[in-house]
Amino acid sequence: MKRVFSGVQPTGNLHIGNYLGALKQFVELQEDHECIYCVVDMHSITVPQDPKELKQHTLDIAALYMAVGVDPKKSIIFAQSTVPGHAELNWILTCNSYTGELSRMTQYKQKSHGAESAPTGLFMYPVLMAADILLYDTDIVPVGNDQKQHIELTRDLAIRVNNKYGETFVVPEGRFMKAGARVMALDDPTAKMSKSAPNEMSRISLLDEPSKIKKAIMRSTTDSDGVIRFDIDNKPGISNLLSIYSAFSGKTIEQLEKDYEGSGYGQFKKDLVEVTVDALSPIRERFLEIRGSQELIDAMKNGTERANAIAEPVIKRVKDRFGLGI
Ligand code: AQP
Repeated sequence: MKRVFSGVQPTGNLHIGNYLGALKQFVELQEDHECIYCVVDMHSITVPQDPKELKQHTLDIAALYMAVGVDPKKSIIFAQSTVPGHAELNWILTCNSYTGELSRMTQYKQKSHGAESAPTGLFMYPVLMAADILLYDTDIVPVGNDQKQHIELTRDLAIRVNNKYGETFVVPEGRFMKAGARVMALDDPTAKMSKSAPNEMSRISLLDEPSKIKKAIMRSTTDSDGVIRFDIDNKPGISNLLSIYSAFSGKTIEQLEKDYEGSGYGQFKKDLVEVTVDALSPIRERFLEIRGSQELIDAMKNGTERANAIAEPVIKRVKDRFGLGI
């Protein structure tokens, strides 16, 4: 069975971009793959976090994994910081990465704003991500399109080490959704939807009440020509809404364009509110059941044990290749 690994940062409530780009794939893949889903809490401290909130958010994300349908009996769910192999492999890979390639990472450039005071952790983020993936001999990494560059770097690092030290790592591949791989902000369809954007109306969180979902969709930025047509360059707002509609309803974009020929944006947005509320309501309900439960804690403890059991032999193999230890 092929092995799958992916992670989400506990930096706030997940939005529909995280769901449609990544989590939806998590659920699909667990039926016929060995899946490892991590809450990457060490990634989140690349920017300052409130320690109490961070612990809560870590549990929130794990509960959301389960609420969308990840089954801890089939998949491994755990927090990154509870498996020491991530930090160990991070250092070994750091010593095999170049400052030049890390400086070219778009996410670093966007989040650091070129400031000298940007945290070193932000710069090293992609190496830790490579360590997360390579630690489990991962074959497939389901992520959103924004992570393509980091997956490429992971592959480069794996191939570099394999060439230098002999077969050490499995070289993984990214897996991207057709609909929902890049959900854009509702207030600015040229920027990706993000948990940390200051405007709450820019996103729909998985735990949003129906009234908030309605407000965010009805206010979303579109254009003034009133035609419901997919055209990313000239109509990014309506194209983004069409992608979201398609991902939640299972209808193709062509079908939606036909269905809404001649109708205005108002009706289209109203229907999208309904489709979105219908998709998210069961997730919210299930989350509320799981979040405070012993079932969640047990699933995560068990996940840590199972993840460690896979990681330890890999770390041993890597250390042997590098001549580390006695
Ligand atoms: N807008 C998006 N569309 C599709 N997929 C997305 N992902 C994130 N944003 C979108 C995918 O969600 C997974 C988890 O992302 P993450 O939390 O680890 O980090 P991120 O990419 O930095 O997500 P955010 O929401 O933008 O968080 P902040 O604001 O904290 O930086 C990944 O698979 C990602 O591709």
